[in-house]
Amino acid sequence: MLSRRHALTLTAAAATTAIAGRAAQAATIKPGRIPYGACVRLTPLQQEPDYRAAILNNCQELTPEGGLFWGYMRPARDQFKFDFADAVLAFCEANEMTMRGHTLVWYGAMPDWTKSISSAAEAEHELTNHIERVVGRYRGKIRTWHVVNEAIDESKGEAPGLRPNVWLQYLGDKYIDFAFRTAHAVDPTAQLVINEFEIESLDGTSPKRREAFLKLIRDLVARGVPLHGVGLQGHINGKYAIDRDGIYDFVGAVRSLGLSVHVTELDVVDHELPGPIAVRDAIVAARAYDFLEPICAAVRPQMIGTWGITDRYTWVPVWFKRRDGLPNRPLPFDADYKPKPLWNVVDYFCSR
Ligand code: 9MR
Repeated sequence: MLSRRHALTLTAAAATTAIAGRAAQAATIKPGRIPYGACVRLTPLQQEPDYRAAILNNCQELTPEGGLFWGYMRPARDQFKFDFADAVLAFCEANEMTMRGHTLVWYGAMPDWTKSISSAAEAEHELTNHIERVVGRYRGKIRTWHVVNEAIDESKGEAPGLRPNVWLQYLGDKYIDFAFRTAHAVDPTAQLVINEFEIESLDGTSPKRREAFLKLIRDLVARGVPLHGVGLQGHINGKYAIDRDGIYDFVGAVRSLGLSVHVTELDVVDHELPGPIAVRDAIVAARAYDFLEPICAAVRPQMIGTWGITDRYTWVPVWFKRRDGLPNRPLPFDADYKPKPLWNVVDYFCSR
């Protein structure tokens, strides 16, 4: 079976073969299991059989890693490049998976031309045009959108506010309402999520960020904004203990607002953890356990996703390389696709 999968390419015939593989696997997925997802890169998905096998054998949902960023899709004001997202969607559709939309509004990965936006009218026009084109193209196909990503500013010791971006600059803090309302108008059946990082640790900026995030969520709900879910990214900073009580209370508050909860980008940033692999993997798994346990005690998350599946392809070393030169190990499978203790943790919570 595996060797057959190894030969697969993204052709229609290959897709059919992959479906057979999925059907066999689907029989082994326990009913009631929480879907597991990962973000994916296109080149290994198309060219690396082991990567494809890891995805096919374990994932129920995929997110293109960057394929829906403005920086990728919108190289020029009048251009839309859908090739990456379309290819991931085709792969999902051929293999009984769903594709998650990440993301419509983010301060990061913005193309240079957006710096020339210089008025509220222009900002509103560009944001509307983007959301209409992108959500419209995937209407009925992308069922869940991360509409606004990382809206909360870093705390600098003061109460954190909204993170600066071109939309905040010209439309003010209601840019968030505007983005959700526009997305909802284009696809009224899509589930719309606000997605945030660094709310889980006991130390650092998490406690203040969590408070600011909850206040924003409550305000959006109070204003009748079509917000349906909350995404906890979970790029866990491995050096801090997890605030289990804080997470439990936060997730309970989100649930009581009638919103769904999603674990969207789990990985453990391990650049300051001890070098020995067994020790490091155990700490990584323990941090993820401490994160997922209170979430799953308070609510049934709609999805548990990691930001990548294998240590071979991860954003972590780009920002957080280890000083000792050892490779980072933030994800559930190692660089040779062997499952790590982190996978046991993710699998445990998905199957409860
Ligand atoms: O993993 C993504 C990486 O490949 C991109 O270069 C980067 C662009 O800034 O974005 C990474 O993904 C981010 C995600 O979209 C939002 N949360 C933080 C992720 C890691 O930086």
